[in-house]
Amino acid sequence: MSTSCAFQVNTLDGSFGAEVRGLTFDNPPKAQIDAFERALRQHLLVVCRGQNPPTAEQMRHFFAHFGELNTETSEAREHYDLLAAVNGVRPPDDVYYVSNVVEQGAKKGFTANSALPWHNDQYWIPRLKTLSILEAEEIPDSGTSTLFCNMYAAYETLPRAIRDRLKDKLAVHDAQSVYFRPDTDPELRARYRVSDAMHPVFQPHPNSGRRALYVSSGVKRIAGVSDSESGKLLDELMLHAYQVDFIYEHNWSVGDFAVWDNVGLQHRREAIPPNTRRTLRSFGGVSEQ
Ligand SMILES: O=C(O)CCC(=O)C(=O)O
Ligand SMILES: [Fe+2]
Repeated sequence: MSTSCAFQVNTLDGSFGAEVRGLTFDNPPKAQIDAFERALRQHLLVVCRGQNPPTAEQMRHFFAHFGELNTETSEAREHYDLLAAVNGVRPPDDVYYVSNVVEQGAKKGFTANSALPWHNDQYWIPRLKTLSILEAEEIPDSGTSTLFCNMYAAYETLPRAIRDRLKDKLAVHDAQSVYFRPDTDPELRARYRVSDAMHPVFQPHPNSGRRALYVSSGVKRIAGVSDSESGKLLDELMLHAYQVDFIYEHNWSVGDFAVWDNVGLQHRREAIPPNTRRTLRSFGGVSEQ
């Protein structure tokens, strides 16, 4: 345990991740913001506990130190508008919900009960989301978790041959499948023009330059490589990445406030059992500058 600028940092029981206690979001001193940034760089995932839940205004103020607020970028606004239109959810402002709750016939948030495969948030958009943020608002008695995987470690332990083969290669990330299913209204498809994003297979973090393996099941192919080789390489990369030593499973308690490096970590969740109530509050997070 270390005490850093009035808040405590305790490592979690995986190969990365830390719990932070005693953080203040209300007018935090610059030294605390700097210490929080250091904790994030070192631990990649920071779960804040035992503080008052921040207001949207406090969040805006706090996270504006880390880049442009994601919900204020035109890319993310378009994304949320489209996602809301396709899923029949109210378009979010600063705060939105990942939720399976339906109240008076209206969906409270996104993703319902579906399992979500390993992903970086916003991978289908060219501009990177550098920080993601979720807070547990309502959790079923049976518990619920989100799993995180360290994609820096995945990159750093790749065999030399595959690192050399894919150095400087770009992956094509499928945007259509994020929004549209076969039964999606053709009028919606026509109204919103959605194009795929390209990202380096080994994505440097825009602030630190540290490289992470940045492919997931949302990648269609690796550019500049034949389709069959691309398929084989993607399988090999993902088989290597999601190994138990690189994964931390976070079991949520109400009030947990998780902030993570969304370039260096991927996350996923299992399907949510039906007839439970599970709501995470999401504050758009931060985009690269
Ligand atoms: O519900 C979760 O555990 C994670 C949600 C998530 O990854 C997302 O909405 O992008
Ligand atoms: Fe996510």
